[in-house]
Amino acid sequence: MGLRGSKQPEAQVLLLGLDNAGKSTLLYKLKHNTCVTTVPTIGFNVEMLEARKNRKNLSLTVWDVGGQRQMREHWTKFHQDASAVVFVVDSSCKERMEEARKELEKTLGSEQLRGRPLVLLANKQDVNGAVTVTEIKDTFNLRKICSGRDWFVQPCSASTGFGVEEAFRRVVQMVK
Ligand code: G3D
Ligand code: MG
Repeated sequence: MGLRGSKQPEAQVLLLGLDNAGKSTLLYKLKHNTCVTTVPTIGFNVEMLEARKNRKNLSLTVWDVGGQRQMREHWTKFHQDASAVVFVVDSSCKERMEEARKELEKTLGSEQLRGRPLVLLANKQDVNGAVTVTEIKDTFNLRKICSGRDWFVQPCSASTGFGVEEAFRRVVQMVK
């Protein structure tokens, strides 16, 4: 998956989460700083993003793998080369928190992702009544399921752009 031969440091980032969490909206907000009308991702979207780390350019390849149930079995194929995991949660959808939690737990259980940092995005914070970061930390039992890796929870709204740049900076900071 890497670009062999390129001198610039590069890292692969896996963007995961249930369908409808806002992964594609987030990716296009980061890439083009625009809101695009997304369609449910069949297969995956991939974008290269440029960042600065330790006074060097770092190119991040972000893989947005479709979140629908039948796609989730393919997530593991992307694990091997991932330097970091970004897991997007729809904070406005309490009904699917448990489903999201289970998927995250399964993802973090992957041998190939051992020790890789996690940024959990509590997305859709613009929606009234959205679950807070504190509630998500508790519900997901993050302290426990993230032991042995760096992790951070960032509130954001992919629609308005709130928290999106911060989330990206966190990812850049955390990739090794
Ligand atoms: P996915 O790629 O994770 O499956 P999408 O999710 O990016 O396709 O987004 C799913 C729906 O959630 C889209 O709405 C999108 O506009 C909306 N969405 C994404 N992020 C936010 C957010 O931060 N706030 C709000 N309010 N909505 C968001 P539609 O209606 O097009 O299905
Ligand atoms: Mg999508």
